[in-house]
Amino acid sequence: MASQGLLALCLLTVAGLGAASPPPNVVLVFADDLGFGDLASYGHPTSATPNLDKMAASGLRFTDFYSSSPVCSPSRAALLTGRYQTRSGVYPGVFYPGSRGGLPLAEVTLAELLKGRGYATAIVGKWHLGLGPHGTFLPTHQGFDHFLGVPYSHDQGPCQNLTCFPPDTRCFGICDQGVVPVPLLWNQSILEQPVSFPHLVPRYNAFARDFIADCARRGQPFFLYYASHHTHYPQFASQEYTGQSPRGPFGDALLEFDGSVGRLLQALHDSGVDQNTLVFFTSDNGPSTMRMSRGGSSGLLKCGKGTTYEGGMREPAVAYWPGRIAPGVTHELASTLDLFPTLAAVAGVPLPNITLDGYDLSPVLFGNGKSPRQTMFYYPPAASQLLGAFAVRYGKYKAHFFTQGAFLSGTTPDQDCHGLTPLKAHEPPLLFDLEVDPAENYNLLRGAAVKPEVLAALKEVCLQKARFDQQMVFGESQLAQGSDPSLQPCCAPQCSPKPSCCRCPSAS
Ligand code: CSN
Ligand code: MG
Repeated sequence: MASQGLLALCLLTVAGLGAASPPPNVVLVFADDLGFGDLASYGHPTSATPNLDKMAASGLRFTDFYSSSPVCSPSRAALLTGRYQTRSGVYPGVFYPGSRGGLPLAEVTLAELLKGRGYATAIVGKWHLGLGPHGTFLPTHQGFDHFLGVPYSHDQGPCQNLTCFPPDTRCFGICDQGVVPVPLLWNQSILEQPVSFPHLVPRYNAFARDFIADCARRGQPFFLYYASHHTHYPQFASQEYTGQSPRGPFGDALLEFDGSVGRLLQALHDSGVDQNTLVFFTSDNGPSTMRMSRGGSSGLLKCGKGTTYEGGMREPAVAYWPGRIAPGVTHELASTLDLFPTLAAVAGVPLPNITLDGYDLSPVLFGNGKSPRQTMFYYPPAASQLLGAFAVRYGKYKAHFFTQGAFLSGTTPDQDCHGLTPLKAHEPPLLFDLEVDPAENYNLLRGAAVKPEVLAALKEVCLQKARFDQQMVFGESQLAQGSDPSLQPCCAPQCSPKPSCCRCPSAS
């Protein structure tokens, strides 16, 4: 009798503990314009990325992981919503300092999803999903409690007089002219304008460390979106990292980014939450080879940023959770689109009743299981309803229905990548086997005898494209709303002449 009572009490306690145990923390590390071939763990001979390599070695490293777009804003929209950018309207191209539009507030972001489960949420780094009138579209209106960072790319403002790289020299290049200097924002306020690149990353690191420590102290689960823009042109680095990599300015920026990853992992350890935190790392789009050696590398993949070849969208990716995710390499198909449903499952949040384009990757992360994803659809930066997906991956096969070069993918010897290479329709499509030919060199449909299994694959990819394009509902284009110079962020709203007068030294 007594022992039965004790057992019941014990079971109750276990159940109670189970219910009370907090959902895991999530740290999402998103790199900018970092290509498939940029990390040492993905084969780069001179990159120094010891912390990312450590994550890759003790976590799950993906070989077939895709962002949803070969440029930034659409890629980030899909990452945060689990929906193709075409649905949310984040096309064509990327947001500008005076853009009227932004990621629509009706979209449910990862931050909003996890906030609903009691998470504290923060973004540090690059937003690039719009500002709009009165900062309508800033992260604090999209589920993030805190924001420290830049509202768009740091080349979207004049950089010729800024201190960049190494810390005592001017930025390389001139970046965008005729717009305000890039500001550093704290929630909705401008902290300084222009942003001081040499001081930026130590600031980001301190912010991330304090956020983690505060949440851990309060016992509150947290979602930290660390959206580094370090490896985007123009590269910058702090004193500590300058000249430390054999790979020049890009290598030093990458090394400092890697150092930030190391500090994040250290902060998780120091706060005692490393066993209860999923860290996921990937990148927004392929390398900007128009910047030559300052633009990153897609390794053996074809072309880069702005194109729907593999180099534009296939990215390094690592899932890291000591004790929960076994070390290994997976060739399963996966995408940034999958993080929304995957993190919902991990955090125990029911999915909102909306159309999602992602799949729950839990079986891949936790059980050597198969990915529920069988297809990947590739939209160009200027996605259109008329043409639909430019390319389709189905299993190991990839078909290009349309190809087009991109100025962002200039300078390498492959003419197909370049900006002057026009849009071309392919009927039948170009068909590649990405397992035997990841570089997309050898069209399976060229030549006389096409194997029956290749014809069957061709039929299937065509069917997949038709089905996908047919069900896709395009949201109203947020970029078509254009820009209004008066919407550009200015720390001295009454100053003149604009935009150059928008300059304020750091308050701190
Ligand atoms: S991106 O880079 O924001 O990382 O995609 O800084 O596509 O015209 C892309 N673009 C400026 C950029 C312009 C960027 C474009
Ligand atoms: Mg980018």
